[in-house]
Amino acid sequence: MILYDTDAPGPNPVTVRLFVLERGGLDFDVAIVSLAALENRGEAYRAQVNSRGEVPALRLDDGRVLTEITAICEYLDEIASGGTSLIGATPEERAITRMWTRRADFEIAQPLVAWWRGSSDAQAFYQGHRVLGPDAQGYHQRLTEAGLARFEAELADKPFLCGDRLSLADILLYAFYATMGATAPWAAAENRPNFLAWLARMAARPAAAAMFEPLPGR
Ligand SMILES: N[C@@H](CCC(=O)N[C@@H](CS)C(=O)NCC(=O)O)C(=O)O
Repeated sequence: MILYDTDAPGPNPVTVRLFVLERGGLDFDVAIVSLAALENRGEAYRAQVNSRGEVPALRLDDGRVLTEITAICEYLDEIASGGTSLIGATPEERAITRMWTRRADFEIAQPLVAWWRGSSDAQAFYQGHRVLGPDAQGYHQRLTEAGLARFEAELADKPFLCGDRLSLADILLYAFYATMGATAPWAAAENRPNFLAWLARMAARPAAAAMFEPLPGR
């Protein structure tokens, strides 16, 4: 198995890295794809790995390629040997994880990234390879702020999104916020004490310190 990772700390690769570090019991090779050199947008990568020109991607032992971080994480969770599932041990736990993962993704992670994709930094970074929305920055900010307000209320009485257990939902939200939050001063956690405490709990985990560098692979 080969994980196509990158040299840049983008939220999607960081989500998979944090998931792997927290999950344990996983073993694969790592190939580094340079976003700065637009290697991901080159013909070879698009033809052989991901036609969408994005990272991460996971090549399975039978040669097929999996993309989309939630699909990759769910697959890795199922094939890991040992460790603790970050999706859940029962049908109910798994459903609750998927519910919170979708909420975290739709209500905070994606609008936050979409807001950044409206910036001039994003225009310079993507060099015309992505549909961007400078005209919709205000809308994406309002969506993210509404999501943050909702999560602030919902984190009042539990340590993690699914209650007492760490899950893919926390991992995805933390990876996106830790990589993108600083680009959006209006999304600061200072006046959101429950969200701030959740961030501190996540940041204190040893895996969080390691997630900004590509995984070593085997
Ligand atoms: N929907 C994809 C998104 C992947 C994605 O957008 N990755 C970013 C890095 S964070 C990327 O490849 N950006 C470079 C580009 O689009 O040129 C997923 O879930 O994995």
